[in-house]
Amino acid sequence: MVSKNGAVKEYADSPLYKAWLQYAPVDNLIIRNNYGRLLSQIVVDAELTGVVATAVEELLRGARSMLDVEPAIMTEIPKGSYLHIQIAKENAESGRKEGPRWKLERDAFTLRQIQALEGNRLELIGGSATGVLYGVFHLLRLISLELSPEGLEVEEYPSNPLRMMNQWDNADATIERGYAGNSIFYEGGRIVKDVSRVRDYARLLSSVGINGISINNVNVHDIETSFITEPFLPDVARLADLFRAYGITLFLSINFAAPITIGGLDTADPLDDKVHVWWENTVSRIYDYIPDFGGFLVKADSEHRPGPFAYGRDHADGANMLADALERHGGLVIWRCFVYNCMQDWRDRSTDRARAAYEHFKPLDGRFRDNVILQIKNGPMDFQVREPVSPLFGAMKETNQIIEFQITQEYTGQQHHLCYLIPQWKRALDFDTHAAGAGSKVKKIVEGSLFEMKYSGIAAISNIGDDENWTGHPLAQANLYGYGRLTWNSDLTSEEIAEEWTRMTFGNDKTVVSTVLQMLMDSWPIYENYTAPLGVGWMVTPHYHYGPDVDGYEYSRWGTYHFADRNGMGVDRTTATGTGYAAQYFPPQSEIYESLERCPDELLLFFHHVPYNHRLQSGKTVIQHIYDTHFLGAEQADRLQQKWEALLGKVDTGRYQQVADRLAEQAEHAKYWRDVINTYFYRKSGITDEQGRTIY
Ligand code: GCW
Repeated sequence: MVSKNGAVKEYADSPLYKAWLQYAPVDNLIIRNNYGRLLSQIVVDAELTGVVATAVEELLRGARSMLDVEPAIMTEIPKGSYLHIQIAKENAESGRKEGPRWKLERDAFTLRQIQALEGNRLELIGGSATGVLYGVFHLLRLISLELSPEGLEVEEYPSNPLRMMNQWDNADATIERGYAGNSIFYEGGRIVKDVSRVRDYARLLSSVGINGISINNVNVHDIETSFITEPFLPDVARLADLFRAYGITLFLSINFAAPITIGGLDTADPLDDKVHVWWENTVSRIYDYIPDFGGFLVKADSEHRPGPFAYGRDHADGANMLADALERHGGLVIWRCFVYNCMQDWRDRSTDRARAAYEHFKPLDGRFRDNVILQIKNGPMDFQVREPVSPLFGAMKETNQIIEFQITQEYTGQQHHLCYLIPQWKRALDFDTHAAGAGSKVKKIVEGSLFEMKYSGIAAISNIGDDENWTGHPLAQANLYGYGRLTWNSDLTSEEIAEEWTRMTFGNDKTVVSTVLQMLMDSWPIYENYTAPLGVGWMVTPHYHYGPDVDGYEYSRWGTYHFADRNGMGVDRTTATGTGYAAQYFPPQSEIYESLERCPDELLLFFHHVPYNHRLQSGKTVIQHIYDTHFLGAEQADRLQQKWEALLGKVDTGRYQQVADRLAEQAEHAKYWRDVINTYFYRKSGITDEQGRTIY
């Protein structure tokens, strides 16, 4: 085994490591020559420092590798063809302005080809240095997709102002819910000395438009509590410098009880003056080291983490106190809404975990400071394979908010199973909340276009670790790539993203592209088929969340029941007879979910408790649906292997074998899932399979 730091060099030429930035030589000679001519001379109308320097360096790397040219960097307009890089004049000199629109313009770029007798020129104009960087990555993407520069006319700006990555990395190098090795950020309680791997990660992130990162777990343990103080700040500042060069702002997760644990105070009460002063001083110190520090990400009063409740205060008191300390420096508080009672009693049918976030936060609408943003998980539970959208979206018209997705596959196969998650996220973003009438899609809320919001966007928990291939399963790189692309442009389709990723990662061979694209697109439905049915969720091994255990959580306190008995299953969340969760939505969604007839099949057991012989809209009974999907899902998982086998010889051995190994494991495990689920429900219900297949 090579050591982690040494490993980066070892990996430099590995296709697994290069992920979607392969920069493989362009096969199509016409396209290669066209771009080659344009990129052989590059005029840069900006100082070659900071983000512009990063952009130019990336461009050189891409041009050498894909086009086999050595570009000349110049300041004067040359003869012949060239690429002209500029920063839009209006923005170049502007000082720090506020608000999302400004951020969008800064990140925007235009790219177009202008034909002329003396030679063609490609013009790249960025709204700022980061706009230039995004434009460069866009150009490099066009080249690797072998799209001709002829008639090129691109104008791009991001859908979402904040495009955040959350690391759940701990100082001891473990990663909470990490499935791809250890942390690339930490070693033995400290930030790594050799940051070359972190730099490569920054490249990957900025290539898809990510502009913010919180570098430590939201469950902030002992060592990480001190990240906001002097012994650690120089190291944190080193990382901030590194990310800044890629247009990425650094954030830290904090421990709400830090004034006690490291500040020597006897309270962390947000309304206590001493606490206020402690946070102000602490924050000022951070800004001495990191002048553009992004702010804090906070998990408070959630799963035993400390928070304002201990002092009889609410989330607004807690968040606003931190916001006041950060405001003067331009910093933000990102406050998570994953708040629920994790010590529930199953006899108490009025408490419903799904209702919790809405109940805690909705009454606080309008009370948060301008620089507070609420971070809301896509669903009301916890990243299950299928959940409805959190009803908090649209319910808080006067509060900044971002949606939280989970790229790391905690409940979706832990990167041992293939599960392309972009379609799941698009489902959430395209959900019509009806908050301001028809068309009030979640994506408009988080883009900040439906309600006036100072800050908004998307966050997600990363799926990377120090494995050579970053993500454990090589195809799980598609989720990281796709997340970034989706935050940049929420209108891209899942297929478009999958195809781009496949071509950049594996090249433009038609069979490879169509096979991988199909495998990715099929994978989420396949995973859903052999795991928890009809939106009920949670039939996983407690704590590990991998593998089937139907009753694993049923008799525990986490509030994640399915209530299966010999008659039926599902959670009654209707207003008429259940927990009333369905009423947290705006009509008509509330009415659709309330109605047994209209509730979509895929979420039926999330909203209703029904007998096993209840007939779905599909025409099947619930029990037959369970049997059919589980037999089908296991078969489909098996077939994924054969699809991949057809690519033998078309994909390099290293990647071919890794994917093949994971698919074999998935196929085996899918059978196990099938049998455990089918047997459980057969024995509970006593109803036999119409097709008489083997159920143990
Ligand atoms: O899904 C749960 C995870 C926890 C995680 C928590 C959260 C970081 O099982 O590991 O803690 O969500 O989102 O805070």
